[in-house]
Amino acid sequence: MSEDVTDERLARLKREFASLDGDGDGYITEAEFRAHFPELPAEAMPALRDTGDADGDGRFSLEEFIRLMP
Ligand SMILES: [Ca+2]
Ligand SMILES: [Ca+2]
Repeated sequence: MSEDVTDERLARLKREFASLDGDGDGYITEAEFRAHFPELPAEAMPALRDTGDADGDGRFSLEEFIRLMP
């Protein structure tokens, strides 16, 4: 999959993921995402979910998060 992910970037994304994952269950739900980005418009979520939620379970795993983030 993502050979271009450097260790440094991966470490940063893991930290970001952990800070977003409020209950620490290893998945970021839509509610957790919105709690972290309250300024994000509601209409942005469906697009995020379409793009980021590869397996369609309604939450972001670390792998999905890494693919989603620039
Ligand atoms: Ca969580
Ligand atoms: Ca998912």
